[in-house]
Amino acid sequence: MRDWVTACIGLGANLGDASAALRAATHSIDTLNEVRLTRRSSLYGSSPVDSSGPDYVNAVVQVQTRLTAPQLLAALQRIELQAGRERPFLNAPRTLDLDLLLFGDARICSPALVVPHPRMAERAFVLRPLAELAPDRVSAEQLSRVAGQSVWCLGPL
Ligand code: PH2
Ligand code: MG
Ligand code: MG
Repeated sequence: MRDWVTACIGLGANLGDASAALRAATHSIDTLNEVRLTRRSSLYGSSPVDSSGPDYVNAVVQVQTRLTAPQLLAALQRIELQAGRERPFLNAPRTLDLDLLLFGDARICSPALVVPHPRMAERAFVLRPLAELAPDRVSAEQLSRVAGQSVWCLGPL
């Protein structure tokens, strides 16, 4: 039997009722086989970064899982599809985006999956909620590098 691994998942949406989509996705993640939700950040608002459309709602959740990283990614992609996710172009506005940010201390670089998420260190909408639930995974220096990006707390997830 595989050991349980601690993974962090970034959630984002900027179409429809984004807060409701993130809450529903959090519930869906918690009900996956071999996945237990252990921590959730607050909901954060942010302006689109290299994207367009309405402001985003973002959050991060932490899970314990016995799935492999590719299995967890596939499960997250199924939840995105159930939420009506379409990909008309790169960084298009979306009903739900679920990104595997961290998978234990694993470093994964395959065509389908790169972990840690390659752009997370540049993005306050990832680092701020991640720092809320896993302060050991985000340094003060990383936070200071994205301090110019506006991110505001919207309340509980
Ligand atoms: N996701 C992107 C691109 N830009 N901007 C914000 N504010 N929030 C996001 O979740 C986001 C983004 C690609 O996944
Ligand atoms: Mg993303
Ligand atoms: Mg994504």
